[in-house]
Amino acid sequence: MTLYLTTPIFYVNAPPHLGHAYTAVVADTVRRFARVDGRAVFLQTGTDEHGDKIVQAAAAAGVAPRDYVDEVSAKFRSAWSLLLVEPDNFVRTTDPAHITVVQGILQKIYEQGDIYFSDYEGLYCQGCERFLTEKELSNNKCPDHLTHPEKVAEQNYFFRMGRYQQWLLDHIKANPDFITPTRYRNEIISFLRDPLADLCISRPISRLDWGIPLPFDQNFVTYVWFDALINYISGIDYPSNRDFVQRWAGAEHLIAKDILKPHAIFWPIMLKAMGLTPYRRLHVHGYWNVDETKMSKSIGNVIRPEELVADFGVDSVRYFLLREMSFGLDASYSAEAMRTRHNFDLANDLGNLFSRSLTMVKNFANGQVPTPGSLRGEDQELVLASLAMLADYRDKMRAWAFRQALETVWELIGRANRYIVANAPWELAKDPTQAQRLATVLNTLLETLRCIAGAMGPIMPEASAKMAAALGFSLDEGLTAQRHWGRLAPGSKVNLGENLFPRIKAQK
Ligand code: ME8
Repeated sequence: MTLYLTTPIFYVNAPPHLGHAYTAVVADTVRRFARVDGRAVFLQTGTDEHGDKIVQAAAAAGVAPRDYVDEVSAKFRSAWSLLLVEPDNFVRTTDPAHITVVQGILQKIYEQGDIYFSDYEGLYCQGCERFLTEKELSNNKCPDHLTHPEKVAEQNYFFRMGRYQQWLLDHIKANPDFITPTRYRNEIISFLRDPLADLCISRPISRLDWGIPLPFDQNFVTYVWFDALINYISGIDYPSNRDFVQRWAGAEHLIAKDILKPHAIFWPIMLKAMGLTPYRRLHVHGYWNVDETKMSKSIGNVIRPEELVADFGVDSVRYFLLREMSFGLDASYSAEAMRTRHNFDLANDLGNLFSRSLTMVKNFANGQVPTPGSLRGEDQELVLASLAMLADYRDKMRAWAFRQALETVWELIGRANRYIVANAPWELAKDPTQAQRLATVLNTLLETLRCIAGAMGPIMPEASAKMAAALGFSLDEGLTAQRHWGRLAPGSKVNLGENLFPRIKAQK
């Protein structure tokens, strides 16, 4: 079954920051990994372009919403291409095709009696763009945006979510992997213990006109969340696509915990009301914080991914994101942590291993893959450690444990560096009777580097491609092929690769 992976569609009220970049890089890493793991995959991302926030941001910028969304949506696209995030589809909620699908769904649900008109008074958070319950507040403030929600009283259309509450609870309980990691599943199960309020799905055009008109009442536009969630099916051409059911069967969503409720509650219930099966899985990650506060456009403490890429290079940024955060938990950004990861893990551990190995092959083996002799215990240990790393790495990546997957690669890098010191090829090179031993050590090192480059591909596409080009092998044949020890043909040319990760000095 094809993995149909999605990211949230991001609001275009500001350009992307490192939090968005994390989600996009995780999604792209999973996409690249699925490919080398022999699984078909389709990645979708996009931008969420309706609602109050966008109107306000456009007004602040002094441009019409239409021009504003075009400009900021393009910034997301260009940031993704800079980060080597390569989605198969990019949805915009202002696309006419998406609008048609949303209106079709609203009409169907309205006709089947799941939508009603009523008076409403509630506490509205501008940041969340939804009504919050008293229980969700902390010190009378929205815990995410740290603002007081306003009291709003108006007439609106409501979606009968309560009807499907028991069904949803049963579904979550029967499918332990539906929401992961478990802490988020537990949060939703506990939230569903109280009766679910119906969802307000409209906004009067007198208050907001930047949205999708309700097909059954032109005085209202569609609530931005009801509109946005539908991107996950409009993007794969529901309902007209003949392959829709098949594609949808492989659906897995990736989000951060800020938007857990819309994805774990509203969305499965909307799907149920439409007569569709729920998505397969919801993967939830934590927050990137700066000084213990969530990095956020509304707070303004943001780090721009473009600037980090300019300073450190794309692979270093991708590596940092996946290595510093345990998927599901929060992590902190600091310039110091970024530089340390770059200089120590990448420039020292990996970069030096690679450059000194290749330099020795150039100086002591004519720049060719040497033919190994019989292996000693210490060589065999490195062979087994390399193969074990590939297997372990694959299991951890399948489980979305990116940090741990990288740790297994770095354990091997450490081992290979110690192997060089222990075998001192520069000493072997001085003694002609040790020529075969030298060839064996260098061959074992090159094969180890090949395994490392093969594993790194999904996370650090540029560096692993440079390594593969220098070593003379192809990354395209997938992970299983990398387990074949001796893939580098003896006698084939090894190129001195360029410096993979130049060291970065601290800025004064
Ligand atoms: O919520 N740490 O859009 P959004 C980690 N349009 N991830 C972060 C983050 C942080 N500090 N800040 C943002 C919306 N993110 C809606 C989604 S989907 C149908 C509609 C990432 O622009 C993370 O993926 O506010 C989070 O869930 C998302 O950006 C929220 O993006």
